[in-house]
Amino acid sequence: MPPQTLEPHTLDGVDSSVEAPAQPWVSGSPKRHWLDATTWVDLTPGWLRDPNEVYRALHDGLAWRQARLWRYDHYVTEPRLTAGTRPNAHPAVLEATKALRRHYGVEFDGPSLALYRDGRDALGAHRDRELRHTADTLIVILSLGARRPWILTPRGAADTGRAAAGAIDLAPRAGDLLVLGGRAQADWLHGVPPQPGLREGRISVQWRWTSGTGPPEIGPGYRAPRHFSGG
Ligand SMILES: O=C(O)CCC(=O)C(=O)O
Repeated sequence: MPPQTLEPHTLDGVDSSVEAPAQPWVSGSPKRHWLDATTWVDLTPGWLRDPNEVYRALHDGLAWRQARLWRYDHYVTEPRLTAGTRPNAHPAVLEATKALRRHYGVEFDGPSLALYRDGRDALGAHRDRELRHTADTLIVILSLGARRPWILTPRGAADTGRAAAGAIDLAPRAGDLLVLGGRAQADWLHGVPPQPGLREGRISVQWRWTSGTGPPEIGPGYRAPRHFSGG
């Protein structure tokens, strides 16, 4: 089946008259890789200038908190820290947000951020079901700090216990941009596994968008409390 062409999306509230700063924070053109007929990932290595400076500013400047997640019948402490922020938290984040809106032509949610303090912090394989409509989404990740495995797994393989078979490791470096599109949140899982022995931190800056089309997800999101009937 030929790769599906996604419809362009409408653009709201973007000020296209904004002049680029003398030395832009972000630059480069994404290269699209099709994972299957309906799912792609856009990769832009080295998209962000001075990723270490931005990492430090966000690490030191944001109010990081540790969430508690309901798993089966009890709460667990999420093994990473998270923070919500406004695009103007840092000039680089503001410029990144505008550049993403211009390029993809949609209004993204976010950014939200996650801090993996070292290799013990991690994120299990999951889909972003909290978007509710997952048939046509954009998940944008700007990676800062340590390079970590960043694993995509076809959902079918994961369901049959053969997760390793079709797994792809994007392993973004500091300053790299990755954008998952199409049916990535319907048909693929993504996660950041533990990396024993790693002492450096990593920050993931994330923007999300859904077209709101397609069937709604049934069941809780990865972070939502889960309830099971007693019967
Ligand atoms: O750390 C990352 O880049 C992935 C983050 C993610 O998938 C999430 O928070 O849902």
